[in-house]
Order: sequence, then C-alpha cells, then structure tokens
Amino acid sequence: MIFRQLFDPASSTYTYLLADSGEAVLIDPVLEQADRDAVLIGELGLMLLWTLETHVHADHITGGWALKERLGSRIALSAAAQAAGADRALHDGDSIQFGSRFVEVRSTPGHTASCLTYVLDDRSIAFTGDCVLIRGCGRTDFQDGSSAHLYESVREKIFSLPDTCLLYPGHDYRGFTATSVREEKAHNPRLGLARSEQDFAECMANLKLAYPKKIDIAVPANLRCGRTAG
Ligand SMILES: N[C@@H](CCC(=O)N[C@@H](CS)C(=O)NCC(=O)O)C(=O)O
Ligand SMILES: [Fe+2]
Repeated sequence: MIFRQLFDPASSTYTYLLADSGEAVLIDPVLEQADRDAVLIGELGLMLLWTLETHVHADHITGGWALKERLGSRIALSAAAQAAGADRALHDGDSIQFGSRFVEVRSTPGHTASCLTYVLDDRSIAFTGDCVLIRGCGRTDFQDGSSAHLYESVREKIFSLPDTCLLYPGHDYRGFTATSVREEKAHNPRLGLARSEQDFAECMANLKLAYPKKIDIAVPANLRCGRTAG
C-alpha cells in the first residue's frame, strides 16, 4: 500500500494519499495544492477514485472539485453535511474501497456536526480530521460544534481503536505529524483518560480562539464541494 502525508503550510492542513493496486483515495485535499497532488498522483501512476472529506472545513477550500475536474475523481463526505455536488453521501459504518484495501467511515461529530474519521481496514491507522488533533482537538464553537458530542466521539469511536493505532490529524500547528491512541489516552491535555467530560467542557468554553480568517469564503465553497466558479 502507498501512504503519503502532504502538508499545506498556509492552513497547516494535512492531506493523505492512500493507494493500492493502482487505485487511490485522497483525504482532505486543499484547493491551492490541487496541482501538486494531481502531479504526484500522475507520477505514481495512480487512478484517483475518491476525494474524501473529514468535514466541511472552515479554514481552507477543499481541492475536491478541482481534482474531480482534472482527474475525474469522485467526491464523498458526510451525508449530514448536505453538500451540493457530492457523488456519495457517507454514513457511519460505510466503507470505501481502493484496490484490495478499504477505509471504514466512523461518524465523529463534535468539532462540526458532520465530522468523519476514516479508519484503515486493519485498524492500524485512522485519519481523525479535526476530531483528535495531536495533544489537542478541534474547536467546538461553530458549525454546530459541541464539546459533549466531541467527548463522546473520542471516547466511543477513537479510543475504542487498538492502542497501537496511529492517528493522523487534519491539522497540526506545532510541527507534529502523527500520534497513537495510546499516546492520546495518556497525554492529551483536554481529552486524555484522566479528563472528565466536565473538565473538557470547561476547557472548550474558555479557548477564546480567533475565528478562522477564511471562514466566510471557505464554508460556503465547501458546501459546494469546493466548486468556486461557474
Ligand atoms: N488561525 C487559523 C485558525 C484555524 C482554526 O480555528 N482551526 C480549527 C480547525 S478548522 C481548530 O479547531 N483549531 C484548533 C486550535 O487552533 O487549537 C485560521 O485563521 O484559519
Ligand atoms: Fe476544521
């Protein structure tokens, strides 16, 4: 299996390429990096079947539509997003095949109401979007975010994976690239096993983060799967 972690420095977003037997999926592409991603996919001789969104992003526009136009890939994201232009609306428990491999879809709301985590078939790797970040988590103060839902998602859908399962997040703002279930259970300062739901709710209510600079452009565009013109 081919696995690549790609980074967009402007938004600190990670994009993940997974491929097997010539068929690829790309998780969370960024519009400004669509050329980079298309060239890499071509150089590796892959056919891009799907772009998969972990959620309707607030901080950048997805590259899903641009890659669909360029490579003929299809777009999948949560049914709960009700996005225009999606080729497949995903539900908890669905699976997405590429070559002889697949990723399982887990509904992990909290950062937004339509957040998904994609788990590789052998449960060795999960792509958590902004549900679990490395020693952190996505904010819960817009897009129907909810600290209660996020706490439940992490405990039920992420911490139930094997301790050795590697977690690859949607962003990192400090230079980390990956973590594991074991590490986050032990060391996540917000959501680790030592933290109660009440600790977490208080922490999330007091983050006082600035709104993402691009939110007013990004959310409407992402509700059209990144279609920006025409
Ligand atoms: N400064 C960034 C903020 C990005 C942001 O708010 N990111 C969201 C994910 S879409 C988040 O949950 N961040 C968590 C954090 O900053 O701790 C921007 O303007 O885009
Ligand atoms: Fe996000």
